[in-house]
Amino acid sequence: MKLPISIILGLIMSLSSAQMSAAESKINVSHAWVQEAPPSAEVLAGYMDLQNQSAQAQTFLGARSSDFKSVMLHQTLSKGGMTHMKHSPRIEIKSGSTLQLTPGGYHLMLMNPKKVLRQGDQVEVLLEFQGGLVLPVKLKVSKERP
Ligand SMILES: [Cu+2]
Repeated sequence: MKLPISIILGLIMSLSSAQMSAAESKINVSHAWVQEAPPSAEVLAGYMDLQNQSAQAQTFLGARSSDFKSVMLHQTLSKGGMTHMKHSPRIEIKSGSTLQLTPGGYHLMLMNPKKVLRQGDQVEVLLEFQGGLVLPVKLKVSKERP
């Protein structure tokens, strides 16, 4: 006997969504904030702590947001007194460890905000992980780490 394709697809989809919600609850996001910038700023930086509470390593691939034209994962590097930024296509977060996005290190580069963001505003960013997990996070616009 063959199972109809719709039932098979339904089983696959319910299985993958169950796995995703299990992983989702195991990445704890805290101190999520966007550094306030002058109204003319075309680029802002977003920071947060990502704690991997799952038993497996999780790979952070980047982010997107409807509040910005584009979002990239960057790393600030210092070399010979010069500071520059590098695109990071992926960062592995080992089981039990915390990845800090912080001024002078990894950050979300939030490009071309669609509106002026002031202290106290919130933006929503979708964090993307390997395996299809998408984690929505609210970042608070602030002058310093909340
Ligand atoms: Cu950057």
